[in-house]
Amino acid sequence: MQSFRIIVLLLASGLIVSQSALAQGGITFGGLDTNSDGSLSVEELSRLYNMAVERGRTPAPSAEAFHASVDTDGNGAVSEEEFDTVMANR
Ligand SMILES: [Ca+2]
Ligand SMILES: [Ca+2]
Repeated sequence: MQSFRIIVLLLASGLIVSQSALAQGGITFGGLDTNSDGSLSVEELSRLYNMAVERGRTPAPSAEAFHASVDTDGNGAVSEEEFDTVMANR
């Protein structure tokens, strides 16, 4: 969580230019977890996927494939830890 906050600060300050738009768009774990169940479904994560595609980046062939690539333990839900990891590695 702490590392994620630092990343968000870096994003917000524009130090990571390619990711600044994500923070400006409110793309955080809590912002994407619209039903507040503590994990991201394919539908919730698709907001981030669609934004990436709109900006000319295609992180995966589909939102489903993107979700699967972030869901590193394969339990069908993206946890905050898994989300932190992908954001840190972008
Ligand atoms: Ca959720
Ligand atoms: Ca998972």
